[in-house]
Amino acid sequence: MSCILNSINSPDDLRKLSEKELNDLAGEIRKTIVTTVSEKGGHLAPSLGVVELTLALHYCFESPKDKIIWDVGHQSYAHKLITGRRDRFSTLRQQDGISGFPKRAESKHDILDTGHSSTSISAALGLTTALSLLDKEGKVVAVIGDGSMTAGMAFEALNNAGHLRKDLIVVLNDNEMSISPNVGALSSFLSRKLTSRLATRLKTDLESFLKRSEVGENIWQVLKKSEDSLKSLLTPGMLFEALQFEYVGPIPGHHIDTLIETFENVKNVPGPVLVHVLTKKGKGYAPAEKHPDLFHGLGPFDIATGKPKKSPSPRPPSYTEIFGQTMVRLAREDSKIVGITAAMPAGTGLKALQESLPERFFDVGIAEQHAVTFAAGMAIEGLKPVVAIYSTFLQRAFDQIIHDVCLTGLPVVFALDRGGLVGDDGPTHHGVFDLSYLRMIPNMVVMAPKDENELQHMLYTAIRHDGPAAVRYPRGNGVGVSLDWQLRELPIGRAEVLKEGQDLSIWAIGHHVHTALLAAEELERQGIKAAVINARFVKPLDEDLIGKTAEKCGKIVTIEENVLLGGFGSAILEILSEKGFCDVMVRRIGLPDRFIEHGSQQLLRKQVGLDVDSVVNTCKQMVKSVTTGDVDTPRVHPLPIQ
Ligand SMILES: Cc1ncc(C[n+]2csc(CCOP(=O)(O)OP(=O)(O)O)c2C)c(N)n1
Repeated sequence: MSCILNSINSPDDLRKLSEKELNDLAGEIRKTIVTTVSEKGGHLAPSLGVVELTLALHYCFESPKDKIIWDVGHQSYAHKLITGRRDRFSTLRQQDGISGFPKRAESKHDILDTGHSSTSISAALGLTTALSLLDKEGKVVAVIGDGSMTAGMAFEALNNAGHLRKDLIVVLNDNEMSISPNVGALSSFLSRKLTSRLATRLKTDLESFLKRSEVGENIWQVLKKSEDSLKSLLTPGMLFEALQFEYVGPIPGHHIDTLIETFENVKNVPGPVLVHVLTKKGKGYAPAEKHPDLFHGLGPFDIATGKPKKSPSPRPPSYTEIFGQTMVRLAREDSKIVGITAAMPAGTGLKALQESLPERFFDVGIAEQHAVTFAAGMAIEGLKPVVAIYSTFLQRAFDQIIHDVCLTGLPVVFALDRGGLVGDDGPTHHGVFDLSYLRMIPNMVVMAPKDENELQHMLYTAIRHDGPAAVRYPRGNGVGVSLDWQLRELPIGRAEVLKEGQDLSIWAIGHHVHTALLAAEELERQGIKAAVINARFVKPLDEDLIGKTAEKCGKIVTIEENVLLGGFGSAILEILSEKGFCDVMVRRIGLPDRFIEHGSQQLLRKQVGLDVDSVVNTCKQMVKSVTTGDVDTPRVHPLPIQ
């Protein structure tokens, strides 16, 4: 029963509680989070790890006058519960319910919309700079994990903050984990707290040894004077102090009293301060403490056992699994193939490569930009790097793709998982811009498989292609087709006709080829004969086939799970325009020019017209509009042919 939590309607209510009540409240919050996530799914372990930290911050700072910014925002559940969203918490990540991430539209206590990592310090620095220039009151706190601290953007912000010397508190939430165990030199550096402890022991031993003689006593006094500098050489503070931050820590992150005391002390320290807090990811729920990676983000599960609720009934393998397996297979056959991930070995499926061929697997930390240019370097020397990054996170590396890979046409393969609508994580995570942002880059080949079998062939094709190539596939399970053993190279820029039909042609890309086939079957039942074409490539497009289908039926429907602006359908319109097909009627089905909120993939697809029924209706309207003359679809007006 949540007795204390029920009395917390805003963070101000926390200041009425005793230390014991705050600790009891932490327990109630944990229970609520575990129960809700066990039913709805979500980011469990990150949120459980920061319950005391959240309470202490909201106890010491006056939100929203003081601004607390949660990096990534996947750990903000306790924050949501005490900032007026307790009653709606059971709608977490459900359509029309509260988001799994901070959202300005949801609460005045959510300062920044987040989902991508390592933005908190930059935004916090911007806020504090604005407050001081505008002569407004308020402290600014950025809470960032040790995983998110591995990104270049975090260091760009620290560097700038040290220079500007504005009042700013950065809380480093150090749980030694990213989604998987944190990697890299910074992570080892932060772990020097062990060395520091060792240093204290060594110091005590040395002191008692030297103090046994008068000479020794004198030596000890000299050494003691340099104690501070010796200590700073052995603690993580050194790095942040070099960046002009006042370093405080490490602080035990589950002791509310220590946390409150620390924040009260640093609250009025001028200039940038970094408070290093040690937490346990998954704290308070044994299965999550034991396997923080598995409980980082997950679907509904059974609280007693920690096991996923969905019975593992035979379902087709996910695209991610097929990608991972194919990578291992191809890498075994070709020693030049390497795999690169930016902190997502499990999410991308590259874990399979890590386990099979660890020397050819590279986790670079949350560093998508670096991952791409790192791959470029490898490609220059003759390796065949495959960079596996979710579509949404690859947005970070747009310039590196253009400048470091495509400009010289280097053979780097981009494996873009989570292309399209991802569902419950919402707008920060939908991978709906990639077809647009990749197809405009010279030298780039862009493809999307219709099913998991074609994914294998596409990966093989991309690796054999002597230039940059991207393979984009969705979140979720394949369609259940059998997998060819023999991999083959697909002819680049050639589409595949799956069904003939003279009334209209449906051109689809990616898994919506399947939607198109189902729609065509239904149309056939209703007397309309639709051709179905698996485009396979968004770039280069099969211009000849586009021309032929335009001539044959004069009506084209395109389907893509990407924004319509600049996407696959637009590419077809461009070709038709260039070829002078002025009377072809085109209807593009895809995502509108607005951000799509969270909800299940199925519901969201229906909402935007990317389901079989909607496709059937669009096709019927198109055919009907011709017979009745009721034309409301865009027509192609060709450019003058020169
Ligand atoms: C730019 C970007 N890349 C990858 C991710 C996926 N991601 C979400 S949380 C996370 C790990 C964050 O680790 P940390 O900051 O230490 O927080 P913790 O989960 O350990 O609390 C990653 C890699 C992301 N959100 N943003």
